Amino acid sequence: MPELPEDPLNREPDLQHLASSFLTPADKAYDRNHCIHPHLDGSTHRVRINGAVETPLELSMDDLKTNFEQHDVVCALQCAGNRRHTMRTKIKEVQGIDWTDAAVSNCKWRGPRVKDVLERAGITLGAGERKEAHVAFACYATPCQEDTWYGASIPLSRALSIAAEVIIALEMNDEPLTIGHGYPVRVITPGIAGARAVKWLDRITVQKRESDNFYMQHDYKVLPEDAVDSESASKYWGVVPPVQEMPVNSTIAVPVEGSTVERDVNGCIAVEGYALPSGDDGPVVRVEVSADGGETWSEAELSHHEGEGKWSWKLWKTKLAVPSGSGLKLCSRATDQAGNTQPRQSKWNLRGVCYNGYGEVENFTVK
Ligand SMILES: Nc1nc2c(c(=O)[nH]1)N[C@H]1C(S)=C(S)[C@@H](COP(=O)(O)O)O[C@H]1N2
Ligand SMILES: [Mo]
Repeated sequence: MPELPEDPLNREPDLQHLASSFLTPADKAYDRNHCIHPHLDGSTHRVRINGAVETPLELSMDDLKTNFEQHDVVCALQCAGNRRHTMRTKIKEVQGIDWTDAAVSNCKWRGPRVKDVLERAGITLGAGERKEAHVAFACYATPCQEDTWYGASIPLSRALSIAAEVIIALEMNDEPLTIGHGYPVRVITPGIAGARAVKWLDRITVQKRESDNFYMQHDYKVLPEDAVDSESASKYWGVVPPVQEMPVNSTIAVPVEGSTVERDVNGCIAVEGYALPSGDDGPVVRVEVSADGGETWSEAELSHHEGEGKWSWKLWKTKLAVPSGSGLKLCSRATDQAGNTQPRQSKWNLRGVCYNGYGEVENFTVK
């Protein structure tokens, strides 16, 4: 496998800082890379559209910006490994980067719909074939740690759905993309694991099967519990589906673990966090907080922001009456529009993906 000249950039922001703004500024958004950032020239870069299409296209950034309707979407983007640290420490050791709760961003993205671009090229598959088909996104600009290129795919039906709002993003929060977040162009697939949001996009292929890239076939899958090491996992990679829709989730950003907080005149402390809907089932409609390990819950207040929609996160806050003491613990539980709610703990899996047990903060002191 390719040896990279240096380690790819992987980092998450401070959780309290992250959850303090509805839109995540580009320099506060987590970075997840399996490769070194390619430095592409936006004036010469092209996205090729090929595979099962009548007319293969080669689109410049100018074509994407001026020859197609531009669409805005505000959505959460999260690594499927967000909260892996909780799975690893609360259940059992897993393989993967030790993300805590901040491998997520919530940004406004703008660009043409994948649907419009594919329709311009003309899909040649018949109705039956379309049901099984995928749209593969790729970046061949630079090698990755486990493959010579980066790629992912989503079902063609999703790419063609107006409701799914899959776009080719040229802008993040009304600015051109930054190099780290995919300049000049990336895919945004709301509700879907970040791994499918291919950065530095250079190819879109309509094909009859999933992308065969390593990160689609041998990573980002919820393996069965008896896959306990790389060897026992090997027989499952070919049969378990890739992670697509992410599960409902929430996390507590305030109080901060290890901190000391003072109660107000009513004996309450401030509790805050973010909540994420599952897949297509947003928005989050309820967040509850518990100071007794989930015996009793009290409802938090959800904030409202301009531009929010079913794919965006909900920031929430509440005041909770708690006794003074140390070694205290709180948990949070989100429920979305469709009624999906977080379990106390979610299932262990070797790669530590899709953890969505109750949000937790432990070990803080109240004076
Ligand atoms: N070309 C390319 N696209 C990529 C990746 C990558 O390594 N290379 N990482 C993916 C993963 S795993 C995630 S979680 C998101 C992270 O996006 P961000 O770094 O903009 O937050 O990008 C995805 N797109
Ligand atoms: Mo990821």
